[in-house]
Formats: sequence, C-alpha cells, structure tokens
Amino acid sequence: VDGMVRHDWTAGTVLALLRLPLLELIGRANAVRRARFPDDALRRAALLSVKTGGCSEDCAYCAQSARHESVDLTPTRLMDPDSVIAAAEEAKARGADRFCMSAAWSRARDGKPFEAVLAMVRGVTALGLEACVTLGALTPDQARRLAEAGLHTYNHNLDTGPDHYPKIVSTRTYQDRLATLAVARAAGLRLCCGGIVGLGENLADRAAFLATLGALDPHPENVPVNLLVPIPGTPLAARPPPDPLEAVRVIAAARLVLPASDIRLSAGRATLSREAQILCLLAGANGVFLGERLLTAPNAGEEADAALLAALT
Ligand code: SAM
Ligand code: DTB
Ligand code: SF4
Repeated sequence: VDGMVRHDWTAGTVLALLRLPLLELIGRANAVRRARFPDDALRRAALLSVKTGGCSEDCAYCAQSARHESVDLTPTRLMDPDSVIAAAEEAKARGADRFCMSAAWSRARDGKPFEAVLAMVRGVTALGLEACVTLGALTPDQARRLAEAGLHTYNHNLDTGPDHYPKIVSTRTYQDRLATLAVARAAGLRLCCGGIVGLGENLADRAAFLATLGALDPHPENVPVNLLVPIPGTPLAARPPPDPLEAVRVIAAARLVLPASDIRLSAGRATLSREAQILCLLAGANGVFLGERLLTAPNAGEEADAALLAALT
C-alpha cells in the first residue's frame, strides 16, 4: 500500500518503481505527497559554507577536495560564529525555516573549531531556526555535544548506491558513511541523508541507493536530491548535467520509499526551468534551498525563487 512507512525495501522493489511508466510513477508519488503533506507547504532551507575547500577526501564531484588541484577555489578558514549567526538572521528574514552549515572536513576535529561549531549551532537555534550541520565523520562524543547544543539535524549523504560509490570516492567506504549515520542517530539527532543524480550511476545503483535509505529504521527525516553540478577541474567536469526527468523519477521513487520524509530538491535547481522544478514538486519533493549560492556553486537565486513561489500560489 503506497504511503505506508516500511523498512523492507530491496533494490528489486525500488527498481520496479523506477521503471514504472512516468505518469503512473508521478501520480502515485503525488498521491502520497498530498496525503502526507496536505498543506503543500514548501520547506525552505538556507545554506552556508562555514569552511570552504582544502578537504582531504577525493569525492569526484566536489569542488572542495584538495586533491582536485585544477579547481579554481581558494580554501577558507572556519568562519567566526558571529558572522554565521548574522547570516542565519538574514536567511530567516528571507523566509528560511532551516539553516544548514557545511564544513569541508573529512571528520570533525575536537578543540577550538568544534567549540566554534557548537557556538554556531546554539546561536542559530536561538533564532528559532532548525540548525543543521554537515562536518564529515563524527565520534559519539561529538554527536552528543552537537545534540546538547540544540542541533536539529545532521547531514551526511550516501550520494549513490554501494556498488557505484567506490567509483566516486576512494578515500572512505560506504560502510564508513553508514557508521557515521548510526553515530548521529544514536545521539538522538535527526538525519538528513541524500544523494546525487548524474554521477554515471545506472538505474540499479539508484534503486540500491534508495533501498539503503528505505531500510534505515527510522528513515532519514530529510533527503536532499541533488542533480550533479559539473564543476570545472573535478573528474566529473565533462559529465553532462542529468536529464531533469531522471531526477523526477528518483524524487518520485524516494517519495514512495520514504513517504513521511522531507525530500529537498537541492543542487542543480539553477539549471532547471520553473516548470521542471514544479514537476519535481509534483513528484514528491517538498523543499528547496533558497538563495544565490549553494556551497561553491550558484543556486537559483532570489528572482527565480520568487518566480517559483509566485507560480505555486
Ligand atoms: N564534507 C561533508 C561531507 O562530505 O559529508 C559535507 C559537505 S559536502 C560538500 C555535502 C554534499 O553536497 C555532498 O555529500 C554531495 O552530496 C553534495 N555535493 C557536493 N558537490 C556537489 C556537486 N558538484 N553537485 C551536486 N551535489 C554536490
Ligand atoms: C546537499 O545534499 N546538497 C547541498 C547540502 N546538502 C550541503 C550542497 C550542494 C553542493 C553543490 C555544489 C557546490 O556548491 O559546491
Ligand atoms: Fe570533502 Fe565533503 Fe567535498 Fe567529499 S563532499 S571532498 S568530504 S567536502
């Protein structure tokens, strides 16, 4: 029965969803979306890179890996908490309900930088925003301290299916990612865990990715679906951006696999027409990142956001 939360998803059952005729898939996903989110409210997050570039991991899509030497990016130091909190205040004034802070770290380090992140979390939470951070791998103690500081959600993406993952990242394993998700969950944090369409994965990889999320109990509360933004200087620079309808199918299948989770149409939105974005929402997405910038890449921007929101009213 569509719309029931279940955890017995397999790559096979999800593959069957991804292969449905497009209109049937969208129709079923939209029925679940309407039943679960009857007010059609769009969740609005703002994104800030609090520490950009210089990362020791080698994620093939990422502008921030120090290993992709020809990417045009100057690494920055960790921002000071006051500037971050000021940016959160502006985001709130522009209508954001959540503030996501990203650091290009393979793992969170103890000491001063971690204390600063805790101060950011406290400050953003005090503004009445949902604070979310993504810091790489966490120890149980770090996860506990983030939860104590009021962190709403921890983001840690699986990106793709387990078989395709080693073709995209060699410096860590899929198991490492799952272990960090378990650490964050054990500390009582909500999870944001999503992936990317357009990494050269096939339909079976997409099915295995969604089945992995669907098998987590509880499901991640948030699932960002990114369309690859090909970044000059990265190994995936020459890859064509994915067909928007591929993302529509992934979003619709995600809505059926994870009926109660928020699904955010994330990176790549800037290249989608307003109509393609609305198709993504119809297929089950119920959130976006607002603003001019993602982490290093441009986002849709204020004008396009306003046009989208106006079209929806
Ligand atoms: N270092 C942390 C980590 O990897 O968990 C957090 C930052 S990382 C940049 C956050 C996520 O952004 C990645 O997991 C990936 O899914 C997404 N992302 C990064 N670069 C992207 C790109 N060029 N296109 C689409 N999504 C991208
Ligand atoms: C997520 O899944 N997508 C956002 C957020 N979580 C951190 C980041 C997208 C990054 C896009 C590429 C860039 O800006 O460098
Ligand atoms: Fe580092 Fe995260 Fe980028 Fe991978 S995705 S290179 S871990 S910042």
